[in-house]
Amino acid sequence: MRPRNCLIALVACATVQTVHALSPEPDPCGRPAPGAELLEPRNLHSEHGVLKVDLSIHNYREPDGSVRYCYLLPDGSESPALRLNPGDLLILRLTNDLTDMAAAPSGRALAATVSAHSHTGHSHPLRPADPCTSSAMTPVSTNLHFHGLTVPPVCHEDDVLRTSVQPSDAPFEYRFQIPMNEPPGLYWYHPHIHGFSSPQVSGGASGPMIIEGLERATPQVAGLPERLLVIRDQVLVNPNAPPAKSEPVVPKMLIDRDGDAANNGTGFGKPAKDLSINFVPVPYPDYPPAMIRMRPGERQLWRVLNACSVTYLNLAVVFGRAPQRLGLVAIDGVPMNAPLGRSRPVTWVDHVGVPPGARVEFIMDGPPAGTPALLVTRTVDTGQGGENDPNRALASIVATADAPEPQSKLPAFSKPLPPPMLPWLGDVTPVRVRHFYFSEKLQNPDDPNSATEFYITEEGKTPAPFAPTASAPDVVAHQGDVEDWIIENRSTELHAFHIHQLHFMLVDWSEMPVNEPFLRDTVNVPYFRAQMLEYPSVRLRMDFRDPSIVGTFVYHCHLLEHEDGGMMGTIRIEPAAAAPKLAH
Ligand SMILES: [Cu+2]
Repeated sequence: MRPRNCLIALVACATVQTVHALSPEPDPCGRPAPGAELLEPRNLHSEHGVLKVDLSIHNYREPDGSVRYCYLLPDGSESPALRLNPGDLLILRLTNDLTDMAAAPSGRALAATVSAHSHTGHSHPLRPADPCTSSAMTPVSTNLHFHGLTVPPVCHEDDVLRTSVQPSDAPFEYRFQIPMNEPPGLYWYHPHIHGFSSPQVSGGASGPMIIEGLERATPQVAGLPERLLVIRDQVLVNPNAPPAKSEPVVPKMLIDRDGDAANNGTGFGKPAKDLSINFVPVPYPDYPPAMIRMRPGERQLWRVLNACSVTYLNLAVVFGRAPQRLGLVAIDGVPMNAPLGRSRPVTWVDHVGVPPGARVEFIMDGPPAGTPALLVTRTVDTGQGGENDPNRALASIVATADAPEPQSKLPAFSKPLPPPMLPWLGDVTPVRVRHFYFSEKLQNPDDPNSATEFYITEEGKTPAPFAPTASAPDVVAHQGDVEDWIIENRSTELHAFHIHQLHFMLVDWSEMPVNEPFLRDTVNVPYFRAQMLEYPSVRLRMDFRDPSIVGTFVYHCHLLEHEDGGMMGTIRIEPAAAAPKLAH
């Protein structure tokens, strides 16, 4: 994407670089070098039931033309881990320090003008729009989504449809209580401005959140040292390099509809994006792994967030070449045994797929001293139209007796979680079934180089990209209901369905029932191939029972280039009492 952006904005790129040469500013979004030892994000713990955080978002154009984004604490540390207990209050003040990288040197001044004239903004340049209603969508607008949390979709909590903070605004306060029944596990925060999510997130704007108490659901992790790993993607550091000599020869590199390297089906070749792990880049073509030191044979809980903008992960730990057992205990912030006894608390696997936006938490036993070990991502087949996500190393795991312990450890003893207040989702009969489908279309069908539009459409409606100014939601449902959503994929690439504010259960995979009695908030929807007789699909049991999710929010593909390109819809959850007899 970088070469394309710079071609379009050739003059702007050159101008900005010249200005930086004349008046160099320190890079606020500094990153470790490839091969560095991993540092964990700084832990911020709530105290006496409150976590107060001052976070600012910055961007910076690197000498190679790519733009980094970062969340900073006042002391300059990046992307802290926000750690709260159920029932705690989060007070997060977000300051927007973005500058318009495509604009003239006086980025801040111009940014304010841009935001005031955004196509959905209703503001006068002299009177800034209310961040709660602005809906401004510009390169310097930002906001926060708290991915996975069951908090209300309203301003100052978890609304991304109207909330938009501009660089000219005062610090914007997010303030909400973590629900008492929020499952313990790994969640995350990231910006969610339609049209600009992808550049901000792939530039590095994301951070983890932990709801404490996983050991209360899963005693097997009590007392374990825990290691937080955030995997991000970014534009290629070496976009023009040939693949490493150790790789087999792959078919000629093709470009997909997003301008990224297309899936070639071999597991090798140029990736669509580079990866980083806790900000240590692992660039193509040689993938020098980052380093994790741990004590020989030590058992740890690894909490892994896929914060990539488009890259699917398929994680494995290998000693030598032998894949190791990983004890999966939580997916998407929810312990596997949340339904109490329906699923095993620990499921042993030798690899685990993680779509963009998803999280996995697993028990892993460190290698014996002297055994070479690697955390890797194996290739993911994203379909003929998808990105290339090849095999690559992420981190070498070095076992030494003097390795420092991770910065935190789960409590050794905790009270078990109270039983859930609602019947298990898998036991509830859905009140209705809705059908949706993912599809893609060239803006100009006669021009293969024209932009692609991305859609998620309810069956029977006309596919259209997400319409930010639409007055009516795409879907109306009622609080208290459980519905089944069947989501087809009519495109030739893998998509990742995600909905805000709630979790769902996977019921069928292309009409084959699956036995997965646990919750997710992001799931792959398999791609279509020409020889298939039917479109592949997933059937999801959607849980609209939580009273705090009344309001309007979004569902979308979590490949952010697709979301920015229109693959998003809105759902309004009406209060149960106000439900009309004849809905939609
Ligand atoms: Cu997608």
